[in-house]
Amino acid sequence: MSALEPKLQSIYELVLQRNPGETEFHQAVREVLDSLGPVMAKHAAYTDARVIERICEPERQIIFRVPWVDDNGRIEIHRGFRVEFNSALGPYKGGLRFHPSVYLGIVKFLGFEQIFKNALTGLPIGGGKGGSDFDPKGRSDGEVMRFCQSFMTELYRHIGEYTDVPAGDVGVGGREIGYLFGQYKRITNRYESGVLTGKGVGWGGSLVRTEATGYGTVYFVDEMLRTRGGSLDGKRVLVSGSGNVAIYAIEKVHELGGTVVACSDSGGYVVEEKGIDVELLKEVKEVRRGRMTDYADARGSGANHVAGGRIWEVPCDVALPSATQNEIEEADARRLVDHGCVAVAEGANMPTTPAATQIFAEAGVLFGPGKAANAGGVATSALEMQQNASRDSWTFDYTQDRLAEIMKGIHERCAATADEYDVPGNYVVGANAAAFVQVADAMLALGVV
Ligand code: NDP
Ligand code: 2IT
Repeated sequence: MSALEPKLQSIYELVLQRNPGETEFHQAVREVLDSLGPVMAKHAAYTDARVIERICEPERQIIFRVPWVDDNGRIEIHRGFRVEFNSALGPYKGGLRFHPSVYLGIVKFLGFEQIFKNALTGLPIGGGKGGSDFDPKGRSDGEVMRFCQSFMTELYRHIGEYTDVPAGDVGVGGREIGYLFGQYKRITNRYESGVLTGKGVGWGGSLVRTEATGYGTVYFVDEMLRTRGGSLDGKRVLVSGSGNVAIYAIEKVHELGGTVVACSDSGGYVVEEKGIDVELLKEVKEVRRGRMTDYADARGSGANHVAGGRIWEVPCDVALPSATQNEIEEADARRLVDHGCVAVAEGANMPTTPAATQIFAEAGVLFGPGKAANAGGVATSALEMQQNASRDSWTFDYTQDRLAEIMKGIHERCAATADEYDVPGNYVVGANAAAFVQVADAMLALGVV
């Protein structure tokens, strides 16, 4: 990463000073500021209106106690968060993450990214994020339900279909959204479908929402490959993670003719030259809530589980990091480049460190940043909100076509903006500049609020 211009550097220093210890948030802000020099030069009004300083300060941050009782009668205490970052374009929108690593700095990095991602979808949604340091792994359904009910007993007063609309993220899927929605409905005595997305399709959810993030990431990488006359057909692909995003990325890669030869969880990765069996993976992960070791056991000799290894050591043409932040480090990026990887698209939020991103740029690897490449999930959440508002439900094919169109539009917008700023093919600058200008213009129009 190059040095920032003096004005941007002083804004960054203020962010460091005002948000001590929140390293992931610092990283996310720094990455956006790095793209904004030419944008600020072109739009003097943004400087006078102190738009960047305002965008870096969340509109509202909520931190609360989440007490609950486990199956042994022991009282557990967790911390809940909701950061309502920016509502210039619409109600705050973004997921909830339940993972032991969650603290304010992670929620703020995710909320900050969400502002720009949501702008890129072209749909009327602002940015927010929340979660808890609760770990659903190994907990019974009853424990997860009681946790979710306690979490919502505080959160309900801050959210609403016109205010703030949470959804899933790491550790929060259909089961958790169900318990959260049930408690919201009970407390408020309102069947307010549009207050949460990622609901079950039988009770207000949208078809394709489950698949949307993974499918969207694959549509995006396919679009990138097409700019160089290629496609996913025949490509060897790595997908890290084995959760919601990873599973449906694998499914779509296979549909488009590629082969996903490895996927992972925090315990290690599985390599399978013939391609990961996605139906078995769904059964192991979504139904049994098992591990990649269980998948490998069920597959037998064709699948090799490497405990504790780094998936990026497996040779590939395309890499789709879809697990967590900073999972591709500098040495991983070098290895991917040495093995001939031509494209990387981020299914996860900020999975590539700044040093690794730099290596991909220098090597001419196509690189789709998360705020563009994984926007299909939140975009389909906005489609769920549309269906809820009109008390309608759309078919799978219609919704999938809308998603594909949205991803194509995001790709075009990022590519065109990169051209506008004389950095053709730089999707990082394209995404940051296009999204920033849209949010900044709305903030100027709405006055100092
Ligand atoms: P899930 O909880 O369904 O799956 C997460 C997967 O990533 C699991 O395989 C998990 O392994 C692995 N993982 C998570 N945290 C870590 C960690 N700290 N270290 C190593 N492995 C980890 O989450 P999602 O698939 O929904 O989310 C994955 C990524 O995609 C996240 O970055 C999320 O923010 C992002 N994202 C999600 C969207 C969505 O709609 N769900 C939308 C856009 C982005 P293990 O089980 O061992 O923990
Ligand atoms: O990071 C993300 O975009 C999500 N977890 C999805 C958010 C949403 O509101 O669907």
